[in-house]
Amino acid sequence: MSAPTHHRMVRWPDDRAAFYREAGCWRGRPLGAYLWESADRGPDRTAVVDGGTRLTYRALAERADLLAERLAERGLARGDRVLVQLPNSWEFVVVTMACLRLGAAPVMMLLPHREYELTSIAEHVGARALFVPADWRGYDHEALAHRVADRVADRLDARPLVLVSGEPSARGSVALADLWEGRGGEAERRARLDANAPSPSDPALFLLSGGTTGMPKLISRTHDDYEYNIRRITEICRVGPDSVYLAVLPAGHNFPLANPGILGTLIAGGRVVLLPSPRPAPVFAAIEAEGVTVTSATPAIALRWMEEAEGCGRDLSSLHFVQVGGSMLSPEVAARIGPALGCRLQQMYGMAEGLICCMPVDAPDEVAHSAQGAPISPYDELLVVDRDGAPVPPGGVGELLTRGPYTPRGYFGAPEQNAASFTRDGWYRTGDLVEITPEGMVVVRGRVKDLINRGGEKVAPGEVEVLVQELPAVAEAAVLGLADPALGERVCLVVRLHPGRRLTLDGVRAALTVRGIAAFKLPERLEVLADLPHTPLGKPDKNALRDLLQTGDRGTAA
Ligand code: OOB
Repeated sequence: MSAPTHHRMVRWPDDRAAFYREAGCWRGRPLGAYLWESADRGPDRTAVVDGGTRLTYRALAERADLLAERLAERGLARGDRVLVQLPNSWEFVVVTMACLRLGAAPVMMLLPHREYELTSIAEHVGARALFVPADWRGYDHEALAHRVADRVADRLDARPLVLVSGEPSARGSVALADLWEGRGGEAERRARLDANAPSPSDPALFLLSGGTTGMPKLISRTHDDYEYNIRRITEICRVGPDSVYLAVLPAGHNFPLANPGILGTLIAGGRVVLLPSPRPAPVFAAIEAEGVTVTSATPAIALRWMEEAEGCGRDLSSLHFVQVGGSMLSPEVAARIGPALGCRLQQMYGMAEGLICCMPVDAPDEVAHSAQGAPISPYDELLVVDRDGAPVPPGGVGELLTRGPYTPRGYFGAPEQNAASFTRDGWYRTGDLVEITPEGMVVVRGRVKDLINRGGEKVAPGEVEVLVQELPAVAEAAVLGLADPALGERVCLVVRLHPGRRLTLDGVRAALTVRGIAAFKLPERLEVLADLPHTPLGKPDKNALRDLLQTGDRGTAA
């Protein structure tokens, strides 16, 4: 059985919390209230567009309220946690809003996640429900959800509900469509939900951290802190009622979800257009059809768009900004993005753990291309330190530590991880190497954390290593990122085998797939070495391995 939320969530110290309230950062209102405010200001305006489905603000808010109450009738309550694994779709928006209204915090999963991720996270948070599509790209998510629910059932108080968007086929599934059908009593329902609204200092939702160790870590974001994050980034990006935001990155990521993304646009009263993938042709078509003004992408996606924009036959002139972040972008490529897409580039450097830096919209080109941006809050604290934790002189490169009004002081229920990832004074160790310019702009220079950034999708090497080590052929394993022109990095597995054993890339991928990990974490290259180089502490020396593999000087391959 899992401990209640308030025992496992690390809160800001009381004096800091008081300060953030005093300073006007934390306003003490739940996120659902802000969404209803938009609906009150413009009930008949379009809030969400997903293919042929268009929802007005009134329809969205009422449907979310209806779902919230129906979920409550089925036993979900304020303070619960639920897993949400849905594609970019209007259903995702309704489910998220319903959870925010009810105060049942959604854990934002990604569609590629499988048994391994879903089970461990469902257990870790004590999930009361799983929201999944019936199937997605030929994969049966409904069956997956039932397997996960079965597996966690005896370790939790109750078997999580399986809630399905689309046509459910399994016994025991609940069709979302049945829950949000019906009319009448909207005003009373709204009043009931308002009266029972979640506490603004409780988690509104949970984001997944890329993480570096065994299991993905969870970041609880309170209504207060997330709303402040959203308010600041929305102001800085000048998102308003006339903004049309196109969401193509997976909606459960912090960037498209809230920076300013889906939630920022909805709170500002703008329109959100959702696409299930960043494929160029549908993206260009949607920009033209809906008059999209802003979208966000990783560098890998922006590159694809640039290659295909010319001669795409679509009018992209409505697009003011394309926001790019999530992994390294070189100044040379940055300079080409705006001209290729006929808009301005806005760089963004941020993390699910909190801190968001973003380029001011009126920055001169040289700055806009070469730096990632400035912190969005005057109360963000940034410290650049050397290997010994000592501050580096201004202009020097070092690891970025940060604290602030929307950067939580620890992961959810992970005391050991917190001891490693946060200092005693509550600074979050980003693991990123940065330089801060005299103008206060952050330039990302590299990374000290053991992480693979595969086109913005983060892979924790440790998570893959643990599973690879279970293979009988494997004596020792190291997983690392190798440079890739399209994605930035790809997952590479280096192993030493037990004598007389063999291993193939296909074999490893098949074995890991059976264990149920997301496909984007599967190794794309396998190197078998007679021996691995080691650090003085006896761990595989990944820097030495990277040098070895990238120079092609490989010693004896078995
Ligand atoms: C965003 O969030 P996460 O949580 O998926 O990943 C955070 C990590 C950062 O610590 C850094 O290592 C890397 O992703 N990163 C960048 C970057 N933006 C993020 N590395 C180089 N250049 C950048 N511009 O990725 C995220 C969240 C909100 C807004 C934007 C990105």
